[in-house]
Amino acid sequence: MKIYVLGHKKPDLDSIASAAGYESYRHQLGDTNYKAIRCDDINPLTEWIFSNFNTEIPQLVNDISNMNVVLVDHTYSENRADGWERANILEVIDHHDVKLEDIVPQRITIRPCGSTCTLITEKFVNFNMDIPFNIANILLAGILDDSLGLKSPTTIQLDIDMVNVLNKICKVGDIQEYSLEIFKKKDIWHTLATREIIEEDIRNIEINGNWVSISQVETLNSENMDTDSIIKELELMNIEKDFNLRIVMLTNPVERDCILIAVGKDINLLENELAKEIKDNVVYLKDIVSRKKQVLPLIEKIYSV
Ligand SMILES: [Mn+2]
Repeated sequence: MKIYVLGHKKPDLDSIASAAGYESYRHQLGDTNYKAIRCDDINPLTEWIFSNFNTEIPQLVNDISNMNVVLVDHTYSENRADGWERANILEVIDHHDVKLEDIVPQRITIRPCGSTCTLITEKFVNFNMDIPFNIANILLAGILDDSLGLKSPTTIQLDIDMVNVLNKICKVGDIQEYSLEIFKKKDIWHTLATREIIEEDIRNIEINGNWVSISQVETLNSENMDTDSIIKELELMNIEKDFNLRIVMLTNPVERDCILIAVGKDINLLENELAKEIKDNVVYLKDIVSRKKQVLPLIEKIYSV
């Protein structure tokens, strides 16, 4: 029985790397029927890492109907590949919050930490297995990217431990310098249209009938981003579909700060929660980098009854 391993739509490196890593882990266990695939286009960072380490990028499959699958790095149905309702979901491995109401996998590995690649690395370590050089490098880059160089609020000791294990194999030198190199590969925003920037990594949230979108844009050059055109585009999106709030976080993983752009009728509620004025739809926030851990809880607080 062929079993396919895949990450979420609009995949980041963690999604593709953890799929490739899990395939490799399974192959070493003798389960050669596992195969990593992807359901969407990859980003330039993923392309760079895989070609650096001469590793084939998982094959694109647009629809996973009738396939046996392992979902890595995602549980939310909105992130799943097309056809998931008709797929046989055997296993889930993720580091996000649990959303499994609609599926019943046989095996579940969920632990809140900095990246799914951390959990895959831990599987190798638990079985005392050798990690191939290319896979070690792919997993290492996946952890560093997703955990913002081990500095995201989601990072736990396990991430640090697994990076140390991997770096014994990879020997990339200084982890922070290497992380910076990784972040630079993702700074491709100048090549995208404003709508694409907003939709590249967007989450739509509904709480008690209130709709909020939060886009995250990671960049080392947030000062170069055209906030005015982002505001205009968000307003346009709100004409197309009225949301209570549309938020774009321009986060800088090195400076560890955020320029938050907000549009919508509930800006004053967000101001109250932030205890800061949002002037002309923009506010600067020091030490805010995580949508999940820092901004989403504010939104939940605003709309929970
Ligand atoms: Mn991830």
